[in-house]
Amino acid sequence: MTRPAILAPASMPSLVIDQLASRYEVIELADAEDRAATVRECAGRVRAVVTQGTLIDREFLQALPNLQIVANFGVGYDMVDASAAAELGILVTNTPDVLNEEVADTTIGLLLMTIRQLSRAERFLRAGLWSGESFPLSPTSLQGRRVGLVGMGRIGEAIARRLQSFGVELSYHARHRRTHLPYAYFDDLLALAAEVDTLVVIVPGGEQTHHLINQPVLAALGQQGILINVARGSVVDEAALIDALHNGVILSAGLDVFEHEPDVPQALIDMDHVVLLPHVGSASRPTRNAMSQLVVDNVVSWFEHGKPLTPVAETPHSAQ
Ligand code: NAP
Ligand code: 8YV
Repeated sequence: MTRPAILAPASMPSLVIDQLASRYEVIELADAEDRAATVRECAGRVRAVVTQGTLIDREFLQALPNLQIVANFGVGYDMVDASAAAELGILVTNTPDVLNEEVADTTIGLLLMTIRQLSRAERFLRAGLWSGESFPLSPTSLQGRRVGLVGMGRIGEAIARRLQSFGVELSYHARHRRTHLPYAYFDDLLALAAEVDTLVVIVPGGEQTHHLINQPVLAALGQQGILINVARGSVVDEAALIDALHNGVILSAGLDVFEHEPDVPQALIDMDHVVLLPHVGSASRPTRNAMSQLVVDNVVSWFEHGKPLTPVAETPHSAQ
């Protein structure tokens, strides 16, 4: 029997490619001289796609008539049209849970870096300025802050657990109340923003959350406001944020994600009081390896046992 063919439209970790290549035929588009010709040549035999950060839309899915599974590297799968996949009978998997603690750790780091201006302080030391003067006091502190989480899912809960031990007041917004949690729930995001002075955003990207954090939310957060975004760039109206930072509508922001990665607006780069990270929420070797393994395990489990391990919500139960 011929081995299933697996298509990788974008560069994938070698842990994924090497393991899959030991069992199946793997076609990497990153290596192809003519991508379109390569897709046309292999289209009929492709039964799985492994992907990260590249658009997998209806047109792409329809071009692969025997495709059964799209295995996404990452818990966020906003680049994959999972509803179209479900309609076409293609299942989609992601990599939940294995990165919760890492992303939560990064979020706390980013929050502290932002509030206490730690990257600015390091730049000051490295520039040799310490011998001449002391680094200015940070204008604010984490202590006494009221923190609102936008999103209280797997990662949100892990962030909240950490924040509890810092003694800050915690509340959250999501579409549904999580009844087992002790934090104050706001069904209205504007009301949450008005109640707190720090927002930590950890919802999925996509149409439903596009520009959820907009000018009115930033205005409600107020002049002492700190915005931390570890979700997706699309969740924050970047132009409104830049405007709010310029005009003192909020105090500062810590961003791990941007609307048009890897492009970061020069206006943000020029601001010394914000903290900007290159999407490193889960980016440690052990966590990325665990994510890679889950991509492989989903594909293998599907082909060997007819069951994916971590299908996304859109995948019909009959395929799970
Ligand atoms: P999750 O368990 O599905 O949690 C998502 C949370 O967002 C839930 O509380 C959900 O609650 C809420 N939510 C969803 N849609 C919403 C909406 N329209 N309005 C308000 N709240 C909404 O997901 P997770 O595993 O925690 O991951 C969350 C996201 O983090 C991922 O999708 C990804 O985009 C991002 N992420 C980023 C990094 C990074 O490197 N920066 C790493 C990992 C993940 P309701 O359903 O009740 O609304
Ligand atoms: C990854 C992420 O950096 O899991 C996610 O949703 O954003 C990150 O863990 C990304 O998916 C890799 O492309």
